[in-house]
Amino acid sequence: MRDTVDIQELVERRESYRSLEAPFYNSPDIFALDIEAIFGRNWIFVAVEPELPEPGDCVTVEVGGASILLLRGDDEEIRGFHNVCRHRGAKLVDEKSTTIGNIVCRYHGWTYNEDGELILAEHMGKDFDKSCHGLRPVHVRSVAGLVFICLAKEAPGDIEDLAKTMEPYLLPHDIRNCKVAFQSDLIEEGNWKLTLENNRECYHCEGNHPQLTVPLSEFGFGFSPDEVDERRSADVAKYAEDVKANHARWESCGLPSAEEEHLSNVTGFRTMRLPLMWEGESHTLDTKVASKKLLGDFTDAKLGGLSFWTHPNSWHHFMSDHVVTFSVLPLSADRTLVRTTWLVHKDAIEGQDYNLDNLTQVWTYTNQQDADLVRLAQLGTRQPAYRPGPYSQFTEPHVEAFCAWYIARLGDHFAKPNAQMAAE
Ligand code: 3BY
Ligand code: FES
Ligand code: FE
Repeated sequence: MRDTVDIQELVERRESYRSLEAPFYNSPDIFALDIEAIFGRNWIFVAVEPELPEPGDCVTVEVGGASILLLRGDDEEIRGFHNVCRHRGAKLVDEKSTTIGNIVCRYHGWTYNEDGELILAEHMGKDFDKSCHGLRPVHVRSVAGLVFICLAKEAPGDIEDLAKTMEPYLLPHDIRNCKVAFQSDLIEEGNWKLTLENNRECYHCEGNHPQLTVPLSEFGFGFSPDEVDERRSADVAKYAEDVKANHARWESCGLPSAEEEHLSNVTGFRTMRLPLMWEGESHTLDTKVASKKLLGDFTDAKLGGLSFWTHPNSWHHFMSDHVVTFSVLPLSADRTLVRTTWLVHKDAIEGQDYNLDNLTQVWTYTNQQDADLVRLAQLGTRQPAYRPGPYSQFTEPHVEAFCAWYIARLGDHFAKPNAQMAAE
């Protein structure tokens, strides 16, 4: 990709309801901009609380070249810091997850407490001011057990709107009393935006996801009005009735189910709960629960699937028996990490209450299929013949919402280039 592209011009001339121009998926300069203006400024979903259940538990995550350390303190709060020693910069915690007391740098022993304060630095002399050498903090906000971080100096305040809307949907699934049953890291050979665009539509589901389409209802995919006539309009109407009846039943048990869409917020998000296929219970190949131990206080296995999508990097599915979360972390212009985490009730016993293969297979297959589609999409955007193509207003409105959000954030960045970057 030539480096002569004028990024600002590309941003200004983006046509709505069309895929982005090729440099957005290929240019190293635009990738660097994405890391700064999108991943450096917005709330990024990186972990779930059950990854660090006890005080002293620590996990590290890599966000666009920045290693971040998350640590649960004695007060049960999760704090986040840049994983870089303030002496000569050594990486502090090298493991993906561990349990620690204080944060001790292996190199020369500088030691930080759980607030990131430097409490020990030998041989620095009596005039050395430890208080100026604390770890650089990052913002952390857990929404019902989903951990978001923000690397900017000032984090977008509308995460509180997201939390207020989403907590009634999420809290009944009681993530904080779940355990991680399995986590997978899959590297997709494509730009992170292709991963997100692919996730924001189910146009590709019928033709590519034979396992996912067992529990997911095809009627949720979005048909144009003429297709509704062709495709058994009676079935489509019955599905709409089914959604209505289930929503009423779930709402009466204290489970909000109606669609909430706030995709043009800076911290953009959307949620809805839909019935699963054939009176289905969960995202499994027989559509029955994968774990006998239901989440929270649930006694009913038929709670459908609550989906939750956030800009710029996550989606989640909540069922009566398990939760699946997805965190998208860009690695380079054409490589992206998709981290998938399966959660079950913390008292569920593997082999007795659930079987790991049964729990994970729908999304293991689906992720692999999506990775392959993203790879093909990336290969296409590198071709000289590639031109931005049209989105379907029926099946791809949320792909458009994602791209419009992305372009708006870059627009904000050009309007106020340094306004929110982390202080040096
Ligand atoms: O269900 C999801 O998470 C999305 C929507 C359709 C494709 N993708 C698997
Ligand atoms: Fe950490 Fe020296 S680099 S103590
Ligand atoms: Fe898919």
